[in-house]
Amino acid sequence: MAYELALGDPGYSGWSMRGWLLFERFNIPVTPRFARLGSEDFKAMMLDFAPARSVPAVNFGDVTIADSLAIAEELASRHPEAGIWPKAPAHRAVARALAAEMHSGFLSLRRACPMDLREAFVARPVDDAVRANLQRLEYIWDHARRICNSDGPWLCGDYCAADAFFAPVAARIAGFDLPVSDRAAAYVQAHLRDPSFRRWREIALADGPPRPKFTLDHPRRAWPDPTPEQT
Ligand SMILES: N[C@@H](CCC(=O)N[C@@H](CS)C(=O)NCC(=O)O)C(=O)O
Repeated sequence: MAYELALGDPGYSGWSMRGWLLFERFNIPVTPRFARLGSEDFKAMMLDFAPARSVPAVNFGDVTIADSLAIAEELASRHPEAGIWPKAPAHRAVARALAAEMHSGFLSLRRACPMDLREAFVARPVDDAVRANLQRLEYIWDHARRICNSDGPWLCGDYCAADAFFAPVAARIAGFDLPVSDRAAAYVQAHLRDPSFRRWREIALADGPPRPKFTLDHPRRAWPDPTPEQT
């Protein structure tokens, strides 16, 4: 039986995006199921994924689990050849720490700039807490590159789960035109160019009109298409 993956609104659910990328980006077959967050359909879908209550959730056939980090680890166990984590132990440790910190942190950034793949916003001043989150991101991204000898585009060498975890952050930096260094901006561009990121955004754009409940009341601008890759 193919794995089944429960997901929320693709334009707004950063955790769903991470979950989907963990399959799509690593060529692990899965049947996605979408439902709108907060809807009766969502409640009905989640009954099929019990005991999970949040998305992403996966039915592996023999067991059903929720939580993006648990899903990443379970996929790495079931598909060791897929490259979910780097092979070198130290690089793997760094990647796991990155994903874990994303999973439990960056709340100010997440609250101030909810992920929105449907629309982009005119830049506005960021407060100290968001600025501190951005500085921390840059610090751990630079640290990962140093330890993993990665000169790009990804943090730990080849694309791994840590990069999937930061894809929605890249979307926020791009969509809200947040102030970051050139190195961080190049990492954001790598995500915007990534075919899997783009496929997920296409799914989001095809998902009916924007949902005011999830979007900010702030002046819009065109979505920042990625710059061509420098060769
Ligand atoms: N820690 C969880 C967070 C998942 C999460 O908060 N998902 C939200 C959507 S982005 C959700 O399912 N909300 C539905 C609800 O709480 O009813 C993970 O890493 O997967």
